[in-house]
Amino acid sequence: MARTQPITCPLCEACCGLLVTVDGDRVQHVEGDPLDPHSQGYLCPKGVALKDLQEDPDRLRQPMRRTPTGWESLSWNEALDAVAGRIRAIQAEHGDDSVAVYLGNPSVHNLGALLYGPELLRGLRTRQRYSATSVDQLPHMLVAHLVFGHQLLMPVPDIDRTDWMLILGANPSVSNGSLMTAPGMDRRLKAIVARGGRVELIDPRRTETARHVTRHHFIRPGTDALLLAAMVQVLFAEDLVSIGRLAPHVDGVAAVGQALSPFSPEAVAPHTGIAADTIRDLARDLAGARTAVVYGRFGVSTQGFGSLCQWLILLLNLLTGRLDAPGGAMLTTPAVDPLGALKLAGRGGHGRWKTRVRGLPEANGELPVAALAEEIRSPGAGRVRALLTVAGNPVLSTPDGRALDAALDDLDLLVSVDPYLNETSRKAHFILPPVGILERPHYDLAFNLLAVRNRARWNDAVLQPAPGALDDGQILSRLHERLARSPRERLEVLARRRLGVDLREGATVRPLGSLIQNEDLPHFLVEGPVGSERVESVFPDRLATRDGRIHAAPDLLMADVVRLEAALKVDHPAEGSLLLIGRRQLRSNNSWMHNAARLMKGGDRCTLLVHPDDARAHGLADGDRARLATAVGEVEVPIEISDSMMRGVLSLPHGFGHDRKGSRLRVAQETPGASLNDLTDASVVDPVAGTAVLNGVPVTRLERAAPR
Ligand SMILES: Nc1nc2c(c(=O)[nH]1)N[C@H]1C(S)=C(S)[C@@H](COP(=O)(O)OP(=O)(O)OC[C@H]3O[C@@H](n4cnc5c(=O)[nH]c(N)nc54)[C@H](O)[C@@H]3O)O[C@H]1N2
Ligand SMILES: Nc1nc2c(c(=O)[nH]1)N[C@H]1C(S)=C(S)[C@@H](COP(=O)(O)OP(=O)(O)OC[C@H]3O[C@@H](n4cnc5c(=O)[nH]c(N)nc54)[C@H](O)[C@@H]3O)O[C@H]1N2
Ligand code: SF4
Ligand SMILES: [Mo]
Repeated sequence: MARTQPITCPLCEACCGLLVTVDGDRVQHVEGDPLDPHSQGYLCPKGVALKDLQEDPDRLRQPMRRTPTGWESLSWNEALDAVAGRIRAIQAEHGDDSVAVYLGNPSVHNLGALLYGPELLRGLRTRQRYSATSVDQLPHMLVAHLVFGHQLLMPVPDIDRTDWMLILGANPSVSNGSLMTAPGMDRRLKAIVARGGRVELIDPRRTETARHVTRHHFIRPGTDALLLAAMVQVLFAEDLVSIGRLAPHVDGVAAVGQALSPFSPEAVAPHTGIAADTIRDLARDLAGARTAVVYGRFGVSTQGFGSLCQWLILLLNLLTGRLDAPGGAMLTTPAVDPLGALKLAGRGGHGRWKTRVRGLPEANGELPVAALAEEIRSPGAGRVRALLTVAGNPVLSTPDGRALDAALDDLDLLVSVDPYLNETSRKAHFILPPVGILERPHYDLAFNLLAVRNRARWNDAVLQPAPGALDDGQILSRLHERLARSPRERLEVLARRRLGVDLREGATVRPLGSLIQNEDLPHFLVEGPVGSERVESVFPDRLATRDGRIHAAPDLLMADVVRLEAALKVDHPAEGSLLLIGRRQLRSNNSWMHNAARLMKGGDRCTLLVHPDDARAHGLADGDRARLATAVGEVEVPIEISDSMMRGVLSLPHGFGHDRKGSRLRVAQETPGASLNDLTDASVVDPVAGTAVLNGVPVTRLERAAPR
């Protein structure tokens, strides 16, 4: 008998409501849930591919151990005992910091990993903590910590009520939105224009999102901080600063005005490639619109001035009275509040300790992953000897992936909690695969905090997992139990699991309890614009700074303005120079869904986009294969000539490069592509946050390669 169950898709931040129809243990199909008030039936091709993930013969179902003669499966108890024994021994011999952890992106979409990951990290007592955050949204979190006192107080665009929106370095039509949980982005963008509003887009590529906006502007990669600083300068110079309701709570406004005074539109225009008049208009329109919001995402976070970009965006919203206001950049109060009882994350911090080799600062308790390879390779006390990866693939997802790939060979122990034998876990000594997505319950602890509408949606597992199979929470908690250093710590782990949750064993997380155990609970609770119930009252109440103030001019960021000023004096890039940026694709999810045949249909998508003039200058014709090199590495990829690119800028998608020997991704290996991170440079980071610079990478060579 077929049955249909509503779930939330945990693949990306949109959190679409889906209907999964199963017959016995077989998935029949997946469709959008028209009754979900949040997604209203929307889904993307990856949601449909949940069926492929469930059925993928390459998905691992048993713990595995690497032996001299190949992979061997073992029982969960054997695997967890062996892993815990090795970690204990390494920490006993080389100290707590000899064991590093890397948490990948899907761990944030995973209830068990979110609940038990932080506990395990505390249990490991290591400062060698890394995650995908430092190749992604670290600047947002650092700025939230510095200005509002908590790393999770990240403002979200109130996209459904705004009249004017400036988007920088985001492609929501493809990414489905990030730090802005809002399924069906095209519909929402078109609605702004349809109600008489405007959307302005700043991107070195005329992206899929550009189709739905009022105006698109090319920008030279890496220069957004200059553009944003000039917009702030215009606000001050033209007396357009108007903070409104929050004004009595803000410190440092005058200092900001002073520090940014050198950044006139005329001074920054030649660097950015955007005309001074346009910059002035953008600032005036932002100030003059009835409601407005500035939003910048991945493209402006992973560049040399990523921290300044996110700070300046926050300032533009603050100074024009758009912060915490309807139609502006709002803060949320989700039903289950990660800042409240759950305390999933600390308030944040910066620079309390440094990486051993390069001295990069800790941020919010983590070290920049751009430093991981050298922390493994450089000899001496404090060297990383063991690495635990959870839901990550840093060989493809972090800069200079080749160097990290090689460094993994130097480890005494690599353990990967991952359902695939991918480019990273192929080097593991143990792989611990969790149950499939449809075999575990789900609740979005992270993304409800970032949703443009209030939402809270629980779903049970759709399919029964195989007997004995474990979800991420169970794996991490059982590992923690074995690593406990005292009977008391062990008891605490067990008590937490018993009281809190063995999700599949029917109990619940305590703070979630009343919500989840209520049988009358509809799958979705509330809908309304962000903060519909408490719109104007989130700040100052929710501010987490010790003095209860908004710190508009934190020292750390003010100090970096000096570096930005120096950038004004640097000559513009030489004629003919090329910069490389990345891109996302609808049928792709970072590095890990290329094994779904239905998503890979349509040929090689790992193509280099080249402007016609640049192609001509380098003797390239459409369909040619090109050899592309940076200071770090070299790849060969097919090119597509496209005037959607700014002149002097090349674009290659990330997450490919599946030709490395030893992985087991049979579909992905048929169209392996090349890894963008074989070209990105781990030595180049935003020195403030330590975020990797993944966009605007200088290209040293572009030439025609022999056809294959
Ligand atoms: N050059 C460049 N580099 C980038 C980016 C870019 O745009 N350009 N993007 C960056 C961004 S934004 C991110 S978030 C990172 C992502 O970087 P990572 O998180 O390191 O990599 P993913 O490709 O997301 O790999 C996720 C892994 O988790 C596994 N997995 C999937 N679901 C689960 C689960 O439920 N449990 C467990 N245990 N494992 C699971 C998959 O098999 C896969 O191996 O990459 C970053 N790197
Ligand atoms: N289909 C799909 N959806 C995804 C993912 C995926 O891999 N595939 N990944 C998910 C993840 S982990 C994340 S973090 C989000 C990211 O979500 P977004 O930030 O919306 O996605 P990106 O496509 O990385 O958008 C970055 C944009 O920045 C532009 N850019 C590059 N350099 C610069 C620059 O210097 N200045 C400016 N202004 N723009 C620049 C790029 O051309 C690109 O269009 O997407 C999520 N959604
Ligand atoms: S947009 Fe994201 S959440 Fe929605 S179906 Fe696609 S992958 Fe899932
Ligand atoms: Mo990400």
